[in-house]
Amino acid sequence: MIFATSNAHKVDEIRAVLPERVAVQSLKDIGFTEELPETMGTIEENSLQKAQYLGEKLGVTCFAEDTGLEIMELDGRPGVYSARYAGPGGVAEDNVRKVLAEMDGVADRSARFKTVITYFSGGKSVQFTGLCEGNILLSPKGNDGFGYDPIFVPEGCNLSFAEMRLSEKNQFSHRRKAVDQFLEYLKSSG
Ligand code: ITT
Repeated sequence: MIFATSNAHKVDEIRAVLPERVAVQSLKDIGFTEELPETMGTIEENSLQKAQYLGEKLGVTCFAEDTGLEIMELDGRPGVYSARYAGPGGVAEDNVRKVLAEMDGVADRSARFKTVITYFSGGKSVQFTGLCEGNILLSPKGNDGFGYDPIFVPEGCNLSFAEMRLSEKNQFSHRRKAVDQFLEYLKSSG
């Protein structure tokens, strides 16, 4: 099955939790270099847009996912704008710096990651949502992971996602929760 993403970290995380018999090919693996459109106003719509675009263009069964960090005190931002929050370059360090600046002096640091997977097959789509609640740190911690991982500590943990191994993050992350539902669906639909 093709995973409609150009983010190698997402591919690594998802491959690590899929059973061996589910082989996933990324856009890089199939030599697809065009950037997928992500022009909608919600995470759900962007996820669908990416999966549908690739599925219809190549006539294949595929899935895509869109993820956002939703910070309560920022009215849900960066949310659907997570990838390019600090500007079109999409540099993670700049995005993190912008969030920390906006959170300067803010007491309520609660936030959540939201992943929406869209499975697109035979012209139809199904979505699966995974949420991970947590808090935004005062400054970045850890060198693993990607994106906003250095400033996000999941509820019940002392470590940021960037201080965890991939296998630890994968135990309860937003992406893992969405993938688990996706796998259940694939099993139940044969
Ligand atoms: P694709 O659209 O090609 O899948 P992308 O990197 O553009 O890749 P998104 O549109 O979903 O992905 O953007 C979400 C951004 O949020 C992404 O660039 C990361 O910086 C960040 N992000 C996504 N998942 C994350 C995670 O598990 N931990 C930390 N940051 C994450």
